[in-house]
Amino acid sequence: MNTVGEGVIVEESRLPPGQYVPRGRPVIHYGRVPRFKQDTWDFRVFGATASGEEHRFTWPDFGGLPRTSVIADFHCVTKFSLMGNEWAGVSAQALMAAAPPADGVGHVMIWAEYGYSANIRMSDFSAPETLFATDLDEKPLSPERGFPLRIVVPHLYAWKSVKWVRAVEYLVEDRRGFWEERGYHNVADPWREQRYSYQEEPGEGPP
Ligand SMILES: Nc1nc2c(c(=O)[nH]1)N[C@H]1C(S)=C(S)[C@@H](COP(=O)(O)O)O[C@H]1N2
Ligand SMILES: [Mo]
Repeated sequence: MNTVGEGVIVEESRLPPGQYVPRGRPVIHYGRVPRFKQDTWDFRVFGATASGEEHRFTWPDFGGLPRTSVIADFHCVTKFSLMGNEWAGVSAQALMAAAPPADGVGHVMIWAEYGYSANIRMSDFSAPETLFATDLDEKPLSPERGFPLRIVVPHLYAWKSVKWVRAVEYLVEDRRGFWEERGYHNVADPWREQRYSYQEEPGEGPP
């Protein structure tokens, strides 16, 4: 079965319910595109780390982490989907090996420039396809797509794929991020159409 979006034909089995494939490749975010300053840029892993210490990576440090790539579709809650993106960078699993969480960490908060944030369950963060991407389709990310670094969690709605990432906070107790505080679903599985917080079942959000 095929379904027609705005002119692009996609196998229905690849599109979560309610999604369509737009003609172009929309860019969407709240606020301005930050400028990358390599001298002051860092990437921190803090909160409930295994060592109890914060980990800090400079841009060259981050470049020394093992790299991998993932081909995945990407679903925005406003209903467009971007199909077949090739992301390259550092898997969340590799980051966790370099900066391990303490026992009992159930969620992470991903922090970006200007305070944008998204919380993610550990089971989604540690999934093999979750990646800190530096490249899209064999080119460095463009500034508006998150240069120099974004997280990609392709199996969740794209507001969780935070652009311009600067930190990961390991959480023993879940907290809501930027959109999760503003009425969007805490888990955000597009295949279950978990768009809004009123759809949350007991246990899917912080108390
Ligand atoms: N830092 C930051 N990351 C963000 C956003 C944002 O506003 N700020 N918007 C999110 C939303 S809602 C979507 S749909 C995707 C869009 O990614 P794209 O611009 O590469 O299509 O980025 C996500 N990451
Ligand atoms: Mo979005």
